[in-house]
Amino acid sequence: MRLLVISNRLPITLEQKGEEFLYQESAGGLVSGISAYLNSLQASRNQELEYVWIGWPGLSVPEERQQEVRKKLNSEYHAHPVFLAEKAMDKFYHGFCNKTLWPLFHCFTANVICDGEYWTQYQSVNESFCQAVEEILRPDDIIWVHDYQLMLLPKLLREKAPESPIGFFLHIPFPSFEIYRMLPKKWSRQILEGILGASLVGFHTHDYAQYFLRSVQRTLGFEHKMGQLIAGNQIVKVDTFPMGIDFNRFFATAASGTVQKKKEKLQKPLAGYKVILSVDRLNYTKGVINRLQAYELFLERHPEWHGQVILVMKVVPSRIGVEHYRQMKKKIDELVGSINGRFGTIHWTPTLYQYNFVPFEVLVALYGLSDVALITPLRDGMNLVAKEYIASRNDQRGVLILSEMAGAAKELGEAVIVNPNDQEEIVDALQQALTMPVEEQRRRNRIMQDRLRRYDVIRWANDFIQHLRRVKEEQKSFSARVLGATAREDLLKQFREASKRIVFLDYDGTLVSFVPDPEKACPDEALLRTLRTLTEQPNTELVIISGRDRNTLENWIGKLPVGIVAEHGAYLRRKGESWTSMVPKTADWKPQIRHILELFVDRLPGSMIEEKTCSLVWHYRKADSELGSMLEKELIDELVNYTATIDLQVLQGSRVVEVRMSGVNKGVGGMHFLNSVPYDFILSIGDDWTDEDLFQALPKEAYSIKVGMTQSHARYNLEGTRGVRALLDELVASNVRV
Ligand code: GDG
Repeated sequence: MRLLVISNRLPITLEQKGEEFLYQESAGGLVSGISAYLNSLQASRNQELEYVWIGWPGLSVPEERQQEVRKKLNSEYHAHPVFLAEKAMDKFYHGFCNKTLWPLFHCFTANVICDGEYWTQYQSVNESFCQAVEEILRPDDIIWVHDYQLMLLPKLLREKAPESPIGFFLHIPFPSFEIYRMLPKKWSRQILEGILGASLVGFHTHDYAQYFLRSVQRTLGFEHKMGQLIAGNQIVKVDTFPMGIDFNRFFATAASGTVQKKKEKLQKPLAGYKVILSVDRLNYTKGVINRLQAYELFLERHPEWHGQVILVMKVVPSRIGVEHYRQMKKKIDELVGSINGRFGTIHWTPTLYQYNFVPFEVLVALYGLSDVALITPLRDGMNLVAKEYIASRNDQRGVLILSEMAGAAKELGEAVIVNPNDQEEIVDALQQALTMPVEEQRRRNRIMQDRLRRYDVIRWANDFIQHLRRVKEEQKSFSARVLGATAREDLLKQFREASKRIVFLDYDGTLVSFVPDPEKACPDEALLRTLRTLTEQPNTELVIISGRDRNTLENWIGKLPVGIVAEHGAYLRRKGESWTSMVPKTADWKPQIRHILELFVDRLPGSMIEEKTCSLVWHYRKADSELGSMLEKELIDELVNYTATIDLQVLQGSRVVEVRMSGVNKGVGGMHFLNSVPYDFILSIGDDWTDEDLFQALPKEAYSIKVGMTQSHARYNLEGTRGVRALLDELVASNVRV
């Protein structure tokens, strides 16, 4: 078994020096985290799980040299490159990824640019990734796709490898629906459908997962139960996996001789000062400017700290070349200059600022010598720097000030939590941190360290992979219920060989698809032809069994030689006979139930009440689906209470709640036909909860088929009305063949 890790960038970045290619390690939260996990697999000699990392090598490589690069990456770095032209990367990465998705997902809506060419390039790069995966894909591979650059990829891969376990993890926040819906509809749909190609979708926090599920419901109409939903005929699980760090590596490195030496060296110019540390990639979401402004306010409010405190600010170059980032760097340079100019003296520089990447040991040494880590992103998926700071403190000293807008704040509640937009709060937090007694620092850090040690990045990745395998297992047993080739053959054979057959067919959602206006769901010519041909088969009886009223059914299919059960069993008409009522004529219960339903119609515009002979139905298909499903629960609660002592049933369907008299249902209706003559072939097909009564009432040997991939008492599941019609045509065709 092999793990394919797919991310935009490989953990190795190519650089060109003359004719030569240099292979350098890439930086960033995603790469460092996943690398730690993959190294742990190697170290534990986990023979069961090999891996290959698939991604862009960071440079466009001329075609004649691609083979050489591919070979070296394969053999030395477990990597498989996706070769892309720099021009394509420009519109894809600097364009759609960083000018559309990044600002939108981080709630910087004013920065969002929607450009059709960026989108086209985004689609095309995702397709290139799909091709690259296909080049090396094996049937037993586990596929793990990472981050916002590749949100269309899971679906593309699912089409190529329907059986493979595919996982997707988003490293940045997922925005609330109000923000997500700002994307053009076509894009927002395709992105969600793309992600739902995965069997497991992971987020750092519960909030992001909920925002995603809500966007799925509002955009695609898929409802979920405890984070699980069915998309196509696949089970998709959406869950929270807060990414950890390689705790032991930071903890151990902090104690190493090399780090101690580096620390001593770095400490010399800082001796006697309290050190506040700030480390980020250059990005407007990281809140560097707000932080500097808050520090300036702190120095203004607390002159007693002048000459006592130093802010060590590391900004790591990123996305150089983008104008926005250049301007931001300029602003940082100016602010640092102005703070130092305003408060500094010959003996004291309030801010030491460096714009560069530092080696790992230097970073750990900086973590170890700082009294305070000031991490105040305006929005951040997780923020690993905060966790790394805590893990590097084997003396358990130091105070973490952390923005509540970082995913990490959900786990690091013992830090001093601030709102990054509130400068006053940051000033107070700095004062609190700089004066916090050592015992209190240790108390807080001990708790956070225990947590980070337990749920480190290795546990995080293992957890994700195990969940993915589990969902895949569930998918297998679910797929076994799908009417596959063998079961289908068997069904056709039984039909052919039977001497007395009966077929029960539900109407809406089974023979015709749902339409916004139910009046317009009349049968088309092709359907009428199929039904008629079925009735022409010898010894074959057809019964249409529906919730619709008698008149509609009479108008639509009354001319066919079929039996009809209307209003879920309230009325019955055998072939060539007239209607018989199956219900006692009492309707005293209706006014009070109607009154309750009317209250809900008032509360949910677009919902309505339908009255049938023995039931009242509240429909909300045309109303706001989210508010509808909330009110639906409330309504059911109220109805169940009210009907506790009355002979009524409360049933929940697809965006409907029905209250009906007990003892009247499709099961009872169907049994009227079955009890009169013995049949040796029985088939029932339906999509709704009302069909479950019939599925349950049928004898064991009967074929029952649920339309749609949801739980049911039926023996099999089948996708869509088209699938039903095809099956009916096949029944006829197979019968004729014999
Ligand atoms: C994305 C999400 C999410 C930084 N400077 C140096 C250096 N680093 C390393 C840190 C840390 C990583 O880079 C940065 O991780 P973050 O989590 O802070 O941020 P992003 O790169 O934006 O990552 C983020 C993350 O994905 C994981 O899901 O947490 O929210 O935006 O590991 O140590 N490493 C070295 N020198 C530096 O100068 N050696």
